[in-house]
Amino acid sequence: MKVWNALLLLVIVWIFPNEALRCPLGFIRHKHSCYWFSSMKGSFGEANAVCRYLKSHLAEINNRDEDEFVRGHIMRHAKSPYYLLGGSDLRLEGRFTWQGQVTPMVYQNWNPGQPSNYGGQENCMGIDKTMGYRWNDWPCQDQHNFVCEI
Ligand SMILES: [Ca+2]
Ligand SMILES: [Ca+2]
Repeated sequence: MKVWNALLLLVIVWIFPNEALRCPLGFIRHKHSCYWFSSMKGSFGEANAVCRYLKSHLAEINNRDEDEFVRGHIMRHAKSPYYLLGGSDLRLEGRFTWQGQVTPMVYQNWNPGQPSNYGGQENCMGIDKTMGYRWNDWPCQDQHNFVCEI
C-alpha cells in the first residue's frame, strides 16, 4: 500500500510539476519567482519588514523579462503610481545595488536623467508611472506601495 502511495505521488508530481512550485497565497507566479504587489504603503524600512514577514524580500529585477512582467502587472492592475523595489545606493552614493549585494545592478531600466539623487537625498528606488513605468530614485522615507519577491 505504501508503495502505491509513493507511486501515486510520483505520478502527481510528474503530471503537475508546477504544483510543487506553487506560490504562497496572494503571491503571483512568474517563471521561478513569486511576487506580491502590496496594497499598503510604506517606507523602504517598513516595506522590507513586511516582505520579511511574508518570508520574501523586496523585488530584485535582474533582466528584461522579469522587468516586463513586473511593469506589465503594475500597468494593468496597480492602484498606485509608485512601487518600491529592493535597490538602493545607501552603501555608496550613486552606486545602486540590490539588497545584500555589493556589485552594481547589471540590468537597469532607469528613466532618462535618473537616478538623480534630487536634493542629495534619494537613495531608494522603484517603478514610477509618471516616468513611463521606468525606474526613479526617491528618498527612502517616502511611503510607497512595494513589490515583494520569493
Ligand atoms: Ca542616491
Ligand atoms: Ca530621482
